[in-house]
Amino acid sequence: MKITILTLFPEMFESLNASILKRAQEKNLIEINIVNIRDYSLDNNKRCDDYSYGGGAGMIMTPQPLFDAISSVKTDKSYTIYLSPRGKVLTQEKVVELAKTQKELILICGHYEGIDERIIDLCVDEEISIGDYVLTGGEIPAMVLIDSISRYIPNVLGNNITTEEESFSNGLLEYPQYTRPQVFRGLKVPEVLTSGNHKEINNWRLEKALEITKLRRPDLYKDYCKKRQNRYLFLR
Ligand code: 4G0
Repeated sequence: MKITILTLFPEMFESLNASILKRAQEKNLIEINIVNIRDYSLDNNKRCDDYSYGGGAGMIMTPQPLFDAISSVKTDKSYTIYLSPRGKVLTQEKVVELAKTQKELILICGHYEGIDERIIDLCVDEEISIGDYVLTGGEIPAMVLIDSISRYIPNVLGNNITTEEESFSNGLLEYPQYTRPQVFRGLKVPEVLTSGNHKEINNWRLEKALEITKLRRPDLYKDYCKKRQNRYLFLR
């Protein structure tokens, strides 16, 4: 997958060249392109922001630099996403869909109070939010999107995550997990996990997942019970 990021702060993306995404880029599984929107400003002082028509606090990103930056990278295959607090909230389902259906993404990172609406009308395919909170820019949301999508691009992760086993894929939160040592600071690993009885282990994990989901995410628990009619609760 090719991902082009449009931003006023290209330095913020240097961390993408570290860790797991570095390997993915070296293996040509992901190609990440950073474009500085300011390079496209035709303003004498390279300004990319201006006051909001109608008044109000805060600046708006002007359309010209954005439009020319997008035009310079857009192809017939590209899908343009604007990261903004008013977008549809990102879900794991959406992450998987984008990973499976898109070959080229263009990510627009807004700053100040956002971008001129006409860029959304003319260039944006979809507006996405990473959650109900406001940040100083769309750069961190863009990195969240890239990181989440990259996990679903074949061969990016070292280990083969059987995605079925992951949090959210069964609609439940993860059960508790343990590694060595068997006793740490007086706390023991639950005995069932060292029993070798895999049926018992699976039942314990499901019970724990249900317990923690009911407590922390009643919304997810309700959906799960609706779908399964609570059959699994009593399965042993
Ligand atoms: C557009 C995305 C972009 C409008 C971007 C701010 C949070 C998210 C930005 C604004 C962002 C998110 C109206 C302040 C840049 N913050 N939740 N900041 N306004 O995905």
